Amino acid sequence: MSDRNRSFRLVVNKGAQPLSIAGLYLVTDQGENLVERVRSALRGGVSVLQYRAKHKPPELCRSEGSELKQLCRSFGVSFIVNDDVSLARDLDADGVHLGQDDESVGRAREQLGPGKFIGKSTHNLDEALQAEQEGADYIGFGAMYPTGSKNVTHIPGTAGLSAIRDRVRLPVVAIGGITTSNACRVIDAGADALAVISSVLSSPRPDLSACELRLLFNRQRPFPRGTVLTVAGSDSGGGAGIQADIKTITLLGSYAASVLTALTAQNTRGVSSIHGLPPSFVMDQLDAVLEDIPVDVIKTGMLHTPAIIAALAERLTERQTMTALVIDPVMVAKGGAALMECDATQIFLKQLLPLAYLLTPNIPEAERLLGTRISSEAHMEQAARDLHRLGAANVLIKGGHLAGQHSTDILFDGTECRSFTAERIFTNNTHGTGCSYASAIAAFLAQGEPLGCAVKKAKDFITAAIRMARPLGKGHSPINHFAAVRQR
Ligand code: TZP
Ligand code: MG
Repeated sequence: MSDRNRSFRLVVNKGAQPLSIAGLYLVTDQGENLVERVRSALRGGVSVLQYRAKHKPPELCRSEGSELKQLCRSFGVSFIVNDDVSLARDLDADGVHLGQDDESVGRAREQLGPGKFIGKSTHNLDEALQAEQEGADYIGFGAMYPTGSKNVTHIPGTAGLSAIRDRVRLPVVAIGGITTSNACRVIDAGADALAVISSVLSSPRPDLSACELRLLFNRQRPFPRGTVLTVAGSDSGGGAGIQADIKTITLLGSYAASVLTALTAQNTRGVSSIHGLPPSFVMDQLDAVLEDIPVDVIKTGMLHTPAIIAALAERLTERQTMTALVIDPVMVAKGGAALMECDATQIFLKQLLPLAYLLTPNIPEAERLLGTRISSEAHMEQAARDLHRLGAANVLIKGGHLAGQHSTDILFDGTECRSFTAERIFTNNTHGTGCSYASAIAAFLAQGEPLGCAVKKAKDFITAAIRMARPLGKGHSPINHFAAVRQR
């Protein structure tokens, strides 16, 4: 790995999966239950773990380090030890990360032997070039922002990162104060990896926080960018359901895979019959997709029966890695047909809702889930908080069913509420709105947009698609996906 002609993204072949220094780079903290919190974070999608055991007794470092290394092995994650070359050697870590005051890259490589990553902390261009000269495999660079996790004296920030980016060939791991709110700026400034401590390990849900940060790297990928799997029912009329989902996802620039739960005989006037698919066959489709295609976001729509909901929840819980889940709790079709059987609500609330990264009910759906009446924006806000308390990490209540000149949706992320307002379009041509809106959010998330931006872009898209709907059929005409994308 000291080879000067290494490719820009260096990789080491270790067994089946090549290890690399790119993506989410998690650094350990000094808190309780470290192994459990790290396990949760690895489920969410960490690529590299750096064991940073400050002031811990050597025996603890060995036992804890060894446990963490095994965990990393089972997830195919690189395991790096901070500062301590002998600990890295004793644990047979994948590498060591050195500070400016630690020993030289050459000495560390001598002690660790070939095929190991050697990283070096740097704070400016000179140090970065020096690390490259010394033969480091990657550099840490920071701090990006002020942080409570370390006493940092120098904050080159994203401007400093942009300034060195084109001058060093090594992968750059940005560190210091990185959160889901500022991570995009750091990636856009040229970071190959984001090193974080608190934004993942102090989170109540390290898996979700890791998953959110990992998805942001998709913003660098070529189009079609990111993959969305939609689990929903077919609408023979083509305006809603899986057909609307695939049109939305594809036209917005992501790849769409699909799992069907039920077939509906449907047109713009309503649903005339429903043919549910056996839960085992729904799971066969899910397994076939997930064992082969790397899916970034799963979006669910019509799930139809309690058995399908329970089987889906079980499968998603069992998976080693978590995928961001956008749940559109489809219950009733525009014409009144039940798309989720009545007795499915309790199972939905108990088993599936707690797995949601984002839940997107309209007002009647939120009312049914909570058993309350919602007739104002204040009620919507309360409902969003209540659904969050039931386990959905983020909740978007859509205000389309209220009256007024504007249509306002409210997003609660567990901390604060944000509103997304658009002009209200007075029309009956709204077939497919809910499915398409949730699919658009899922596509933008898969493309590496943070949640607030994904909702804003999806809201703009859906508003345009409703505005440009053309009469088709004798009932509620479908929205105009094509024109809405063309005008973006
Ligand atoms: N080195 C520079 S900043 C930092 C380290 C170890 C701390 C990063 O922690 P956080 O909590 O992600 O800001
Ligand atoms: Mg150090």
